[in-house]
Amino acid sequence: MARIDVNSPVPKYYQLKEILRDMIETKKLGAGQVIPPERELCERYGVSRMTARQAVIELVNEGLLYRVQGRGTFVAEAKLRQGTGRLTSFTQDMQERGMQVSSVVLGIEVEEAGPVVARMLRIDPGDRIIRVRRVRNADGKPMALETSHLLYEVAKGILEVDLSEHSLYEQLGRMGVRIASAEQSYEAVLVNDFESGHLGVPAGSPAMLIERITFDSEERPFEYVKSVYRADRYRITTRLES
Ligand code: 16G
Repeated sequence: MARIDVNSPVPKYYQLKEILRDMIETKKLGAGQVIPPERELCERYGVSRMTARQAVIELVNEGLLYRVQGRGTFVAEAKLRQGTGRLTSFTQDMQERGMQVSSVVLGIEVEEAGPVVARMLRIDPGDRIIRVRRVRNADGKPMALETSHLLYEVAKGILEVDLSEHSLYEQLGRMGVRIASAEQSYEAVLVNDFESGHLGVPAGSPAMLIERITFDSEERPFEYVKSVYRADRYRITTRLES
């Protein structure tokens, strides 16, 4: 059994946290399983109540554990991972993880591009674009709030499509758009009031802002998207090689 090293400069709560994390990642503690109560953690690892509590609270805040009033603390489902390197739609991303996708369309409008969107899509400010705002759910719970800006000429066919039922990328594919590559950036943000209402987490919760510019096979950018993903449900893993 892993032990707390009392001579280590690493704080005890942190060591305990790492031990618990390890048990979760190696599935010694499986999703949905209750973790030992504080009292037992104290006895087992020779730490104070405060130390045990701090370790557990931090794991709850990181989304690895969740509490149920009066019943205890449980192991959460593993966060979803998006493997980078492959260009996928939200629908594909979730389906590959065996999750049910659904979307709530908050708005779909034809607008004039502002300066930022125009620069991203390499058009002139004032040119027509389509803006689609959707809450993307996985297994019936909000995962991300997504705002897509699309070139009007390329995507106008989607104005006829119900995007709460259909994948945007699949529809664009049907309309002859060849989705070839994308540039993506990631940024840590805090959920604001508007996002909080749609994501079902308190304002100020951590989130990941992902911005994507998507290109067709002629290297033309046709989509600029901003997606705010709940940090407690989403994780990104990349493979690096030397
Ligand atoms: C992903 C893409 C987004 C795209 C959407 C299409 C990121 C950050 N963004 O959410 O650019 O519009 O998929 O999803 O991955 P759909 O085909 O399921 O509608």
